Amino acid sequence: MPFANDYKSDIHPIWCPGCGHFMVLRALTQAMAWLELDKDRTAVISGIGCSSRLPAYVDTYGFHGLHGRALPLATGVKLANPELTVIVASGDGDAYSIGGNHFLHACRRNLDMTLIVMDNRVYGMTKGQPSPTTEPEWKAKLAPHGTHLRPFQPMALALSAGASFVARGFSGNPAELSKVIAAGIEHQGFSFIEVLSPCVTFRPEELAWRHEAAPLDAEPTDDLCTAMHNVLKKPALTTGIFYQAQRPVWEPDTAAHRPLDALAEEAFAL
Ligand SMILES: Cc1ncc(C[n+]2csc(CCOP(=O)(O)OP(=O)(O)O)c2C)c(N)n1
Ligand code: SF4
Repeated sequence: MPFANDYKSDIHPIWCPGCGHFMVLRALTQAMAWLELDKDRTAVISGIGCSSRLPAYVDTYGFHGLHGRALPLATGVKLANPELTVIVASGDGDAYSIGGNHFLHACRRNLDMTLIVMDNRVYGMTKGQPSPTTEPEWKAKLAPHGTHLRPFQPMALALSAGASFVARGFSGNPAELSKVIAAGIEHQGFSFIEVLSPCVTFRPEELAWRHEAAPLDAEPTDDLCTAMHNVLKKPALTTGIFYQAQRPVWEPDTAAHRPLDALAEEAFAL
């Protein structure tokens, strides 16, 4: 059986010492090793952000794309080569702000891929602006009095938009996180995993999450109402698989596809 390190590339991460994203990388590579993923048949796709650097650190195919555009890229990769295991690495800014619309529609399409959002409730890479999951009172340089905006509830959004696997993990518990990621990758359909991943530089207070994160005291359910209830009622740092259901995976009608040159000829014929 391979080891987690077999799935790490030779590139040394440049994250700040202590950044939660290190442990997400660790948990992901451990999950890949457990599943004995074929590196030649795995693609890790990202947008832009500290979290989005992750594909470079994994020894598989990868694409470090544009801010907020990880999911459309991943959708194209999966449609072009359905045999690939597609994993998307993103951040709360990347996935919910500029990429928010793609997030909703990826959940709705239920393509077979896994989205891991490293949520530190801040834009780390661009030096500490509030994100859609930032607490309304948190004071940042660009929002010195707080945003006073209601934070998104990404897991509730994912459930209502149609994701068929919805889970939360914590970078401070990589053993549990590896299991959640492995289950997400194995799941047939769109798996959304929110990972609490502290930004030690701009939100050092998030290190206290290790005292607050606690596992869900319930088995994964395929009942949407029960899952939604747990997402909304359990403490915000509850980890585990909240929802797992079988739902048809979106498959485009490839039989109707025609070569590009035929389409161009038709479109531009005088
Ligand atoms: C179109 C575009 N807009 C804005 C930016 C600047 N930008 C780069 S990363 C980022 C936010 C990243 O935050 P997040 O996704 O939460 O990841 P983190 O760095 O916290 O891991 C922003 C706004 C950009 N690169 N491209
Ligand atoms: S700025 Fe924050 S998110 Fe980015 S590497 Fe440093 S600790 Fe991690």
